Amino acid sequence: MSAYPAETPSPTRATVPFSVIPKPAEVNLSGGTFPLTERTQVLVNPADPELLAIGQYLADHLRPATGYPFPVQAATGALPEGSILLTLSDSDPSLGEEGYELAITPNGVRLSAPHPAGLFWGVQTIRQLLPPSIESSAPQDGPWTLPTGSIRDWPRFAWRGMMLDVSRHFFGPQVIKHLIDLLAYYKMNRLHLHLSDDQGWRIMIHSWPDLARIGGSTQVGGGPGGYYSQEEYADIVAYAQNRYITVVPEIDMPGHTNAALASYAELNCDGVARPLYTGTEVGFSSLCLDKEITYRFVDDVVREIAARTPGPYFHIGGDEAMATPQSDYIAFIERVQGIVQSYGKQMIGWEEIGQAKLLPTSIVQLWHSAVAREAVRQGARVIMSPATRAYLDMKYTPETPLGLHWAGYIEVKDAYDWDPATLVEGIGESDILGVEAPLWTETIQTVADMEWMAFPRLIGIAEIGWSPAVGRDWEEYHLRLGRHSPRLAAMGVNFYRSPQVPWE
Ligand code: IFG
Repeated sequence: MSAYPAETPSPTRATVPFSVIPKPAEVNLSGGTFPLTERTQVLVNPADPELLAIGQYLADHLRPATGYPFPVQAATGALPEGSILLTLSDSDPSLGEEGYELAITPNGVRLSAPHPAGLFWGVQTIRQLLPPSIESSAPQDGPWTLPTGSIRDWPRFAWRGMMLDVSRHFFGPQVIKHLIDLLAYYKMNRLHLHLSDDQGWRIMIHSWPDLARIGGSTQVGGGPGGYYSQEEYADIVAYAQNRYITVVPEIDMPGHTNAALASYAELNCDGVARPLYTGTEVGFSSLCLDKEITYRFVDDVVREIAARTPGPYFHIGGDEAMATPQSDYIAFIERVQGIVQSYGKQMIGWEEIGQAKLLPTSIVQLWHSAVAREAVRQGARVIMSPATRAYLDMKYTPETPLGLHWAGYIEVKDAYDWDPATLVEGIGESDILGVEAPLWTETIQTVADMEWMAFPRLIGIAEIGWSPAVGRDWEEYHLRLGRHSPRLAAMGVNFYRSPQVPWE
């Protein structure tokens, strides 16, 4: 039974109004406080490198604002008074891969989980139970107290993601790492990078170097574009992995391929390289499916990227292939599925791939129609990215200066007030891997643009992916979001202050 704490803090002690997002599954706070002090230690059990790293991550996020040292070390024997313990022992296996339990008393904090990922997500909850100023990078006044009580928490869906289109406009590794930091804070565990499209090829392929050199040389509007070296891509992947986030690379094909077709004449059916494209039309390009070189190209690209991708997924796009004959498209998808599988990865594709014969391990990403139902009938599982709810490039209102509106206007409430398991007839809870919010960047050029379109709608998607369906409603959420906003401000996030929310 989850009882929410009374909004008015107990008269004797200052506690922070409850503002954790995503909402934990079970919360029972008892009105007392646990103080962080300069003597507070972070203890881990077992003291293996992975848990010590999670302990350091917690300490790194508490030190700047408090100025306290927060030493991190192995838990041995009796716990010193006032310590924070992160432990895998005596944990509840029913919490699963990513669940955790938090027990806070006036004398100490015990964060336990059956697996390290659960400890990492529990650390995000600890951050959000402290005063918002804990997120400041400069020293702030305390007191730094946690509310006493217990939290048992675990995710509803395994897939809780964001997609960033780095093709229409390119964003360098530092921007991606900043985004990863924010995804971790909201317990999101997938970052899908849309690495190629008509306007830009964004990752070096050593066997086809002109894909990046030529295909990565521009972007929408004609700017300088850019691309990741394989070392930079590997660094992004490792940074995400250390935060329990799996990177999903996407090479969109057979459509959305003008950047590749501009880079190598031989990839074109007529043997003539296409001009680079800096506009925003879609559906005009296609690989030449009659030529064997196309499949060598696909094999080389998948092989090189898969080798740098420890995660199990490879996204092959497959959307808007209007310039590809349907029978050729289906044969192509089935052949590429075999190539992806040969490199040990599970194929993901936008919902159109449902026209092809899919392996049970293949995954479809629903975006704008119920074509995904075909795939579900074949036993494929679905990532829910409905353009009418989850497309972060949709304008909030007609007055929104950035973004598009072909799928409609998506205010903060529209992005939150829906459920993946009931949205589409014929697609139910057991067919759904989870949710993902794409940010297409035709009109997004800066980090400030990205943050303004993604926040706060992305936070609502994070809650849909994590929190129980029962008890999740806009009336409660929009008040909690308002109370949460000082945390976004403390992190310097340029978020949209929707008139629908009582911002603090
Ligand atoms: N649809 C295209 C994207 C992008 C988007 C902008 C998908 C799967 C419209 N494909 O969404 O490339 O242009 O909202």
